[in-house]
Amino acid sequence: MKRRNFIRNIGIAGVGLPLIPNNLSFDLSGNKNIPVHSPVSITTWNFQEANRTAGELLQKGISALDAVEQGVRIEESNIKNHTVGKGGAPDRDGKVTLDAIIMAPNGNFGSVAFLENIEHPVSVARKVMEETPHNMLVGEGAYQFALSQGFEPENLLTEESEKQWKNWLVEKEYKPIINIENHDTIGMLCLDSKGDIAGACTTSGLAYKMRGRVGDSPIIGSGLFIDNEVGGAVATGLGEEILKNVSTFLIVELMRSGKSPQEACEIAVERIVKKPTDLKDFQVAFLALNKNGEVGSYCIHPGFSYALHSKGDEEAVQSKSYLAEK
Ligand code: SD4
Repeated sequence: MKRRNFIRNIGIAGVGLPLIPNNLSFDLSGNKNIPVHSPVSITTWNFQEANRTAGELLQKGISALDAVEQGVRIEESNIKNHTVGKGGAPDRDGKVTLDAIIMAPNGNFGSVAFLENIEHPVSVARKVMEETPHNMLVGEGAYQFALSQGFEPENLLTEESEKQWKNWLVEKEYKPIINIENHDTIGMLCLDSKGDIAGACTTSGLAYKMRGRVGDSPIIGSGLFIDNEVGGAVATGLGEEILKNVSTFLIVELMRSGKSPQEACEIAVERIVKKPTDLKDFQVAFLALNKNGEVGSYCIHPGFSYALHSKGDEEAVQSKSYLAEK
């Protein structure tokens, strides 16, 4: 399989977003014409390995739902990523608390929030969706449910993240740098060969947050929204701003009314920035994917990139940003 791995700067190249116009073909090998879609996987930030894993599963005919779960689990286990799963930065009391969501093409979703000591919150979220009559479990209840489903408890605070937290306790001067410390949540959208879309998002949230704080990531319509008739959207960045604007639901509704994924992401960012708020203090970024395999992305500050797997190729793509264009 041919692979490329390069940064494509859409803003500079001015070539518009990657479109996959020939997304749909027909398998004429049998008696019936079965539509075959060209799978697409997109992932926030530079999570190439996770995105490639999902993309290659899709190429093999695995469902979008399985692909997003398997893909984001890679970052949940990556102890170098201080915003997701094991190795994630703790809250200000030194506890790692995780939020995650998964949404299926049938419109169902599962999510967990404020979950401790479980390495793969996305898989617990999937169990909530598939094994309970509910959609969301939090804290101790989510933890007990995870144990009942066979998940093993584990200390998620690594030596390195404990050391950094202790430094923060001393300095308290710590100032998160936009695009780096505070933003490495993994959000993923997949379109499978049957043309179905699913998504997932998983995070340890903001470093040194107040105990009990939950961000946008596990909240339906904020961190993630999928409508299999239209497409999906996922968010990363300062959860409080995303929550206030129910941004991924907005993006999907804009696509429903005819906007491209790119236009929809831009309108959602503009909705945030036009409110009285100090833009220098936070980043927000969106990714969107529609049923034709077209993708879009937009953020406030330059510096957000995403991984795109399409037609067997893996690319890192630099997003357009509001502040670079103003
Ligand atoms: C949150 N949106 O908890 C998440 C943080 C994030 O990359 O996206 N980090 O607010």
